[in-house]
Amino acid sequence: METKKFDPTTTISSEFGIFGIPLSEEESKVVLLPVPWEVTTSYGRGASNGPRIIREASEQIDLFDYETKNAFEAGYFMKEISAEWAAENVKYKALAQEVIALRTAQSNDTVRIDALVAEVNAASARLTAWVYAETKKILANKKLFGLVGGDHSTPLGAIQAICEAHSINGASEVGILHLDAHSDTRVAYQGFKQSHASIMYNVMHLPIKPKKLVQVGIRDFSEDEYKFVKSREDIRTFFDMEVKQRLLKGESWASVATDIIKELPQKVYISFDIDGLDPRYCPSTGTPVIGGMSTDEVFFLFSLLAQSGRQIVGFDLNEVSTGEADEAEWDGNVGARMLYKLCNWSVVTNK
Ligand SMILES: [Mn+2]
Repeated sequence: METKKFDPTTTISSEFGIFGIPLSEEESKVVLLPVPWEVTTSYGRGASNGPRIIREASEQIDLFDYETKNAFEAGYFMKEISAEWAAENVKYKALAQEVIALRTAQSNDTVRIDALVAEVNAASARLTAWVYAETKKILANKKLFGLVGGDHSTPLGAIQAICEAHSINGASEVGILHLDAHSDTRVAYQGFKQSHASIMYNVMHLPIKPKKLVQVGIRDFSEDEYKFVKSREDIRTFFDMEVKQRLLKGESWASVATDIIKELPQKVYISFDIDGLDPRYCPSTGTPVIGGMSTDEVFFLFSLLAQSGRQIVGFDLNEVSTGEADEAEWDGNVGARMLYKLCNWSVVTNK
């Protein structure tokens, strides 16, 4: 694909696109789909602001990258944040909050609760269908795909489309590298089938499911989730405690990261919940948990993944949040830097 050259030293202003890159969707190799959605968020709010604060902070980044050099010249473009879905988010989040309030109050108005849950589930299904259709369009245009959430329920339709696009006789070749504090393998959460806490359960029950799910950073999970991931041959969870014990005994992160990558097939989709990082990097995220990875460890993991010859076939970054505020500069800054590396490695591994 022909990409237009531009001078990255020119003054960056918001008239330019994400990362200050002044290219159109057609001219860009990587197309990012923002999804301002956090309907089932149980604790904390603000993940629907993720695309906006990442977009705002992205203009600060120096485009030349130590590891991937001028990968950005391929062009990165983020689509408009949909006002329609932003409005739907507000509407259905209110309904979901009512469910949570009724449950907390131990209400026995099951008719009301069931009706609200059904409405929320239907809205989530519509969102997923939209993400699925948008992802297919982006892939059909021969672009590299990235999704910017939103809460962690948002990439379901994207993962579905990408697993299907890379499948042979109904079996997907894609492995998911899932970075998160949470296993996200609950059957449903508070009755919400497409909860952020159920994303990987839903992913592993898709008609064309990933070949493998490899989880890293996981440190908050129920006994049922523990049993579920342990029961599946196609899931390998690197529990944060297990990894930290290896590191504390003097093993290197290079050795751990090599073991993580070994579990993945050639084609890799990265699903990155920002709370997989130590909460110092994402203080406003909805469900922060002590422990977790550093940004350097994640960057190192990405570089090793690329060196191994694996291909990134898509990615998402989710749960970058403003919390109760409307802005969260630091969270946006870290989110933008994570997103930039994802874009860069996506380009490099698809050359
Ligand atoms: Mn998650």
